[in-house]
Amino acid sequence: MFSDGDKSALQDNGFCILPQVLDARALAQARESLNIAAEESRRRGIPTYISDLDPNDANVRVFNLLDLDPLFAELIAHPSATEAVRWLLEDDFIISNFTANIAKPGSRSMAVHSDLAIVIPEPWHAPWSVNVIWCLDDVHADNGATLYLPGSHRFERAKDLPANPKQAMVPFEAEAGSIIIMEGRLWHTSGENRTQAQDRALLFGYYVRSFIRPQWNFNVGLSEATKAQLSPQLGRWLGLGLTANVKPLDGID
Ligand SMILES: O=C(O)CCC(=O)C(=O)O
Repeated sequence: MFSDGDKSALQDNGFCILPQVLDARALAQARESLNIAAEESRRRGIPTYISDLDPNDANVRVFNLLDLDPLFAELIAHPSATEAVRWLLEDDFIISNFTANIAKPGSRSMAVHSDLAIVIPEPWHAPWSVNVIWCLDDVHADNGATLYLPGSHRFERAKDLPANPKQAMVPFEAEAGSIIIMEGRLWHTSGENRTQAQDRALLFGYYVRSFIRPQWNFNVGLSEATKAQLSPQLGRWLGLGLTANVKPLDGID
């Protein structure tokens, strides 16, 4: 349920947290699917450690989730996520990417960034993208909760960032099964997992206004078998139709 309070939080703070979107059974299934997906990704030759992103291989990245298990297609189109996305992006969006980052004990923090800054140059005047973060584990400061810089969704240029942004960052704390709706302009980074044995698995569903080029080329990434299983709407959101980068036109898919 995406309430008026959530809308205000998203506008005022750049994020809101919706609890209990996944129940214990759905969570167990999602974690299992993610672990199998990580194995399968490596088997296909897509590495799960990317040195450009993370300081060490305790961060396990899984790309192309939508081709690895149908469960992820359900999550990216989940009404709790898309209701917030539609509201923020004026129902004119495509899916830019859907990936996972499992921060295992010993994982370290990546570079500070905003997700909008990664896909479009400054100035950033408007909320043109949103990341829906699926918490498959409880997330807290010790196990590497994503850290965000309060108020930074109002920054229009990189020069607005303080000299040492990590110093002023605070963790998103949420229970497993929650989704964190994070506006694309909020500057953030991954936290360090300082626990002995607690994984922190998060999924990142990234949605952008339709005129912004997506990060992932789903036309190439998805097999014909996967494409055949998608609803027409999800196919369009993934840019598989004729109107890949414009708002759908009447009568043209
Ligand atoms: O894993 C996290 O907490 C943040 C990941 C992130 O921001 C990214 O991969 O761009």
